[in-house]
This record gives sequence, C-alpha cells and structure tokens, in this order.
Amino acid sequence: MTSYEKLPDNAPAASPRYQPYPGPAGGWGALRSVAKAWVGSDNALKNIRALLKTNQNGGFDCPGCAWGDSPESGMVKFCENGAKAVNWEATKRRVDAAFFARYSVSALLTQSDYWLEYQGRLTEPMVYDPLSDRYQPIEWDAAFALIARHLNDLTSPDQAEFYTSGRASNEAAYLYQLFVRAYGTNNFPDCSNMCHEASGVALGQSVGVGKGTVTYDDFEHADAIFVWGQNPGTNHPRMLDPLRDAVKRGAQVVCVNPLKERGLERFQHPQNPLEMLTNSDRPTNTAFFRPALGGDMALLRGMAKFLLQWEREAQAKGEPAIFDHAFIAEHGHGVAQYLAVVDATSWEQIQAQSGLTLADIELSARMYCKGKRVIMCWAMGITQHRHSVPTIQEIVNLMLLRGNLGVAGAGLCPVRGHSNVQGDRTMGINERPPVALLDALEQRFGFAVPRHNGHNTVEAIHAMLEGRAKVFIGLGGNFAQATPDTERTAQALRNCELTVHISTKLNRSHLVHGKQALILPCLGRTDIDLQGEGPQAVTVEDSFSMVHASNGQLKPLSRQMRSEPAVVAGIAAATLGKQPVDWHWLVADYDRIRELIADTIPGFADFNQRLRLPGGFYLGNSAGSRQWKTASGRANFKANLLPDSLLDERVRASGQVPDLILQSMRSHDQYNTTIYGMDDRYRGVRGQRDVLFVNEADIVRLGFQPGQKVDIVSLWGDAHVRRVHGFTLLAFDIPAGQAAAYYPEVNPLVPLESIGDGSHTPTSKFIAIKLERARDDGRIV
Ligand SMILES: Nc1nc2c(c(=O)[nH]1)N[C@H]1C(S)=C(S)[C@@H](COP(=O)(O)OP(=O)(O)OC[C@H]3O[C@@H](n4cnc5c(=O)[nH]c(N)nc54)[C@H](O)[C@@H]3O)O[C@H]1N2
Ligand SMILES: Nc1nc2c(c(=O)[nH]1)N[C@H]1C(S)=C(S)[C@@H](COP(=O)(O)OP(=O)(O)OC[C@H]3O[C@@H](n4cnc5c(=O)[nH]c(N)nc54)[C@H](O)[C@@H]3O)O[C@H]1N2
Ligand SMILES: [Mo]
Repeated sequence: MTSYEKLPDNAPAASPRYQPYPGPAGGWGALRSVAKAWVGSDNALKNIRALLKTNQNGGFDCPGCAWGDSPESGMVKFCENGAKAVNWEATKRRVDAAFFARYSVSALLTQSDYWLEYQGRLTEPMVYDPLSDRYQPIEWDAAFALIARHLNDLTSPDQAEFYTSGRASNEAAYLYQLFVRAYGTNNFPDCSNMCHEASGVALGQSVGVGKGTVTYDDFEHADAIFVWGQNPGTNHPRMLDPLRDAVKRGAQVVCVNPLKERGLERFQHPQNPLEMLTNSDRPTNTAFFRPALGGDMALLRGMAKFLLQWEREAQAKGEPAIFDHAFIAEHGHGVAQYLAVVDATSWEQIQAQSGLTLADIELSARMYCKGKRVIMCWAMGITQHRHSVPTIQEIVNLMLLRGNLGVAGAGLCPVRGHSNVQGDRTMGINERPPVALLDALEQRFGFAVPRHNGHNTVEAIHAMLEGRAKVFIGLGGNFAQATPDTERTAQALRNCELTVHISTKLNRSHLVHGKQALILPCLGRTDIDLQGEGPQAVTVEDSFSMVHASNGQLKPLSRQMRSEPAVVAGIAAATLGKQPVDWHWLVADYDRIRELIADTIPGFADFNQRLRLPGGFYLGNSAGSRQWKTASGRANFKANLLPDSLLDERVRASGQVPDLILQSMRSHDQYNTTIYGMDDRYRGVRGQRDVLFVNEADIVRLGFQPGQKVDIVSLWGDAHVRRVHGFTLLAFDIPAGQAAAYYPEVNPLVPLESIGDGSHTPTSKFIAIKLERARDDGRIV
C-alpha cells in the first residue's frame, strides 16, 4: 500500500454494525470522537493550534456550518464537527503531479468518495490528457489562457455555467460575479439552489427580505423555540447550547422531525401530551412531533386553524385576544383572505397530510400560543420539498398572526448550511439578480450588465444535457455528487467542451469531466493567504447576518496553490484584460475588493473600517425592524392551499404506487459530499453508508427481513430508470411509510424534474420509491 491509499483508523468495517447509541449528543462521545480524529491526524499539533483560533477574533472562520456565535462570549468556539472540518482541510497529505501520474482517471473513478478526498490537498494545477487518461501538470497562465480561449469562442456568454459552493469568501464571490457579469451572463447555478432557495423565495414574497430576522441574542429572550426539519446535533452542533439554555430558563423547545434525532430528543415531551392539555401540575416545556414527510405545512395550517378557533372563542367570551390585532392592523396585508383559506382547509386533510393526530396539532398550537415571543428555525426537512415555498410562508403566516416579528426574542431563522452561503448571495451570486444590484454595478463599473435571468443548478444541468451550455466552471463544491439524477448530471458534465474546478480536495466532479478539463488547487479557510501587499483576511456572513473577518493560520502545503480571489482574477484577466477593473491590482490587497463591495452592495459602507471591529458587524434586516420591502409595503399573509396530494401528479398518473417515501439526509461523519468516515454514531450505524432506515412493520409488510439487501428504484413516470443497488435494510424508529438514506448515495434516485415550485430545489426529502430484492444478495433470490 502506498501512502496515498492508506485509510484512517475509522475506515469501513468488514461488515456493518448497528447498535443504538446510548449517550447524549455532544458530551463525552463527541470528545472521544474528536480525540480519535486528532490521534489519527498527521497534523494534529498544528491543527489544535489552528482550531483554538476558530471563530475568534484574529483566527479563521470555521469552514463547517453557518451558525453564528454569541458576540460576547470570548470562549473557544468549536464543536466536534467543526473540528473534523478543520482537520480534514489542514491535512499535510498531497494530491500532486506524482499522484496523478500513478492513477488514470478511469482508475480513480472506481474509488469511493471517501477515498478520493482522503488522499489529501490538491497542490498544483492539472489539465486532463485524453491520450493517457490522466491529469498532467499545467502552468497557471496556460490554464487561464485555455479557459479564456474557450469562453471567448462561445457564440453567447449564456453558453457557460459558473457554479459556486457556499464556502467561497465574500471577496472571492464578489470578484467572481463581477467577472461573470462583465463577461456577459447571469448563469450562476449555486449550492443554495439545492439548499435554502425556498427560504429566500418565500421570505422575499412574505416579508421583503430573504434572510433570517433573528440574531444570536434573540435566543436568550425567546419564550419558545420551534425547530422544524433540522438535525442540529450533527449539522449545527453549536446551536444545541442556546436550545439547552432556553430549556433551563423555562422556555419551550418544540421539535418537529420524523426522526428522533439525538441532541433533539432530549426535548422530547416526557409525559403524555394529554396531561398537559388537562392542566397537569407536572411542569413540561418541551415536545417532539413526528410528521409525515412533507406534512409540515398541514401541521402549520392545523395550528393556524386552532388559533383562529380560539380567537373566535376569546372574542365571544370577551377574553384577551389570541391574535396581535395591533400588529396585524399596522403591518399586515391580506389577513382576511388568509383566514378564509384557513377556514376552508378541512381537518380531515390536515390530519391526513400531517400524519399527526388532532391532539398533537392542538398541543403544538398551545405551545406556540403560550409563548409571547417565539422563534421558528428550520432547515432542509422544510426546504427540499415540492411545496417548500408555501410551507415556509405558512410559518410566516403563523408568526404574523401573533406579531412574532421585529421584537426581541422573536422571529424567523432559516438555519443556513455552508459557512458563507448567505454571504455569497449578498455579494451577488444570484441567477435572478435584483435590479438594484445590476444598476449599482452598471453605475460603478460603466459596462452594460446582462439583464436577463440566468440558470440555476437544475436549469444548468438541462442546458448542459441539451448542449446549450458548453463550459462549466465550479468555484468549489462537488457538482457531480451534490446534484440530483446522478447519471444524467454526469452526462451533462461530459457533454461540455471544458470543465474547470477550483478546489481544495479531489472529488468525483474532477473525474466526470468535459472534453477538456482543469483542476485548479486553491487555498482554504485555514491557510495563510499571502498576496502582493501581504497576508490577507477574507470575510464571511453567518446565518444572523453578522459579517466578520477570517484569517488563515496555516502555511499552505505548496506555493502553487492560489487563493480563490487570485484564481478568479487570473481567469478574468485572461478573458477580459483589464476590463472593467485591473484584476491583478485588486487581489494584491483585498481591501481594494472591499472598497468595491462598499460602493455597490447595500449595508457595506465603510466596510474596511467596520471589519476591524471586534466580532464584526451586523448587516441589519429590514423585516427584523418591521420595514417591509414588499410590493404591498406590508408583511404579506400568503393564502396558499395545501397541496391536493403530497405525491406528485406525474407519479400518480403513472399508476405506480410507491412502497415508501424516502428522505435523503446527512450522517454524523460527513460534510455534504465529503465523507469523513463510515459511522453515524448518533443513529447507531457503524461501518457502512449504503443503508436504508425503514420501520420494521414496513420491512415485514413489503416481504423483506431486517439486514437484507435491497435495490431501491424511484418512481417518476418517465422513461428514465433510477436505481441504486445493495442497500441494507435497517429496522429503525421511523414513522410508518417513510424511509431514510444518506445523501449523496441516493442522489441517483432524485429525478431532475422533481423540484420545488418557485424554488427549483430538488425534492431530496420526498422521493417515491419501490424496493426490490438486491440482485447480488446471497440470502434470498
Ligand atoms: N457536520 C455537518 N454539518 C453540516 C453539513 C454536513 O453535511 N455535516 N451540511 C451543511 C449544510 S450545506 C446544510 S444545508 C445543513 C443541513 O442541516 P440539516 O437540515 O439538519 O440536514 P439534513 O441531514 O439534510 O437533515 C434534515 C433533517 O430534517 C428531517 N426531515 C426530513 N424530511 C422532513 C420533513 O418532511 N419534515 C420535517 N419536519 N423534518 C424532515 C430529517 O429527519 C433530518 O433530521 O448543515 C450544514 N452543516
Ligand atoms: N440528495 C440530496 N442532495 C443534496 C442535499 C440533500 O440533503 N440531499 N443537500 C444539498 C445541499 S443543502 C447543498 S448545500 C449541496 C452541497 O453541494 P456542494 O457545495 O457542491 O458540495 P460539497 O460537498 O460541500 O463540496 C465539497 C467540495 O468542495 C471543495 N472545497 C472544500 N472547501 C473548499 C474551499 O474552501 N474552496 C474551494 N474552492 N473548494 C472547497 C472540495 O474540493 C470538496 O470536495 O448539496 C445538495 N444536495
Ligand atoms: Mo446546504
């Protein structure tokens, strides 16, 4: 075995083991796991030093999630999974020319995603050589010239796609969008299209701004916090602290999730819910509701229906109102229409679609009303459905009824994923750019910006599949694995004349390439970024709209690696010359880029000065201060109907009946398509990722046995066959009719056409499936 191939101690076990995890989230289990990561790391000492500065002033921003930090706390802020992210990036293993000389692309394609990224950091620019089927070294300038030639040869700039993943800094993202618009297109497919797009769309229409309205402090003042479709114990571990603190001071925490995720289950109501309704004297302030997949909107509508009923009763009896009439009168728009739709929604439909009993729905409504100030948080369990936009608007409706917006301790909190995905959008990574942004760019830089909308992620895949797009450039990410309908996406990338990836680590997107292909190695968050005028800081924006600086701490592995802004500047200068700016001069000192941001992006005046404030600065949020940038000038109640059926009409029309509805989710040992290990500690899975979590009664009903291997086929009613092989059935505590499996292993099952209305987000949390006996299962054929 060469050093390239050696896998870490926690490499896949020979056979999968499944044993429920007894400990709490965080705590000793988490520390032990971090310790294991350190011991297994070849860079441990350096990493610990680096980690101690994570998210602190002067240190770097954690490349993990986008949860914010308490501004006051001077404590070391990191969590188990942040530690994994840092350690993973700060390896000293290299994927260099010698590595690529050893392995052909075909050979690399047979390796797992885990193996590919484990090989280390990309350290030199590489170009694909079709004769040897290998990547070979290329000079940076030659790489830039190749890209420029391709871009300048296209008959229209709309034939190129410019993808962004959410780790890119504000400076990199701003420069990238400036270059792409100066080149002539708004084709900005973005990881956000697969993530919180529905939140942006829904909130924009409802309250006039597509971001969360709360800040960290609000969590300390809330009477109740609802957590919808989110697994913070794994994906936002630092969020557990404010939740725990809230419970300690007597606030309510209400979790809505079909899976009793470790870390959240401590908030499970320990008693019979009915006791609470009957004024039991035993105090309780937490609850856990387990809806049908996609059933959240029905639950929310049911809660609204209870509120309306209680409001009428209160009025009749002359008791204090349930609704905040003053707020609604001053700020609301469309409440009468909305309440008419609430009245018209039947309890039967609400119960059937939510998958919950009337008693559960009533309890959740009571818990909501009990709090004067309520925060609602949500993540992918809410955003990755066909009707995600109306679901999020129903969250807003419910909050508006009681004036839970724009006061301390209350508000909306879409919990973001990638550490700077929110900042990238603020910087203009947007395929449907607001007119104000385009006007500002045009005025500042004096070129005619493209005014027509560009492609989002799903549209970009269609364009590449149909030959309408011929060049793909990715600023980070792993497009081939993160996107739906894996086979068709692979074909889309292979159709391209040129694919370019600006990356830190080797991944499958480098191997599923166009006719010509480049890998451009870049610095990550942890690396010291040295430019012409000295070491540079970058900036990021967290879920609470706090902007702060990030300073890399580790010496880069190779001089050949370049920062993301420098790579973008290189491409831009080769393609456009010094138009509309002197790109190389700009990247010599990132203050110069920030001056341009200050000139063109609202909220960034005096950017360079404010950046130097300890803890960074708050961008503000119009809805959070009760200013409504909507067409009505008010906060809009959106009168959406519940979907007729959660199952898509295309599946229904096909006449096929699904065995189960599948959601795809993250294990505890992964960061999106980056797989750190084969275990999912909190769910009790060890040594394997090809597992399907199913209720035991369903396993029996479908004629299988726990532990048996199955093929999974998804239903869509078109000619494509979507199938994955050899998944082990795990009998799990999951509601009947549901299944769960890991992303990205089940992405081949997500149809490219199965997308959210208004968001175009693949419906990764709602996939109609059938199970078949695995062809290679030795047990039963
Ligand atoms: N360690 C680590 N941290 C991460 C990431 C990572 O991969 N690893 N990814 C980052 C990114 S980009 C993102 S977007 C976030 C993702 O953070 P999450 O949104 O927490 O990620 P998922 O694993 O997709 O989990 C979705 C949760 O929603 C639940 N769910 C699924 N369908 C439904 C539904 O219909 N209704 C309800 N109520 N619940 C449902 C699932 O059971 C699961 O608990 O995390 C970020 N942070
Ligand atoms: N089925 C299903 N599909 C999903 C989801 C789901 O829940 N289910 N979730 C969706 C969501 S929420 C998201 S956000 C997307 C994620 O989609 P992406 O953002 O495209 O995917 P990642 O796995 O985060 O990208 C990992 C790669 O990024 C590169 N990288 C890491 N750090 C850096 C850096 O600092 N700079 C640069 N230039 N490159 C870097 C590395 O090469 C690494 O291999 O996936 C989506 N896809
Ligand atoms: Mo995400």
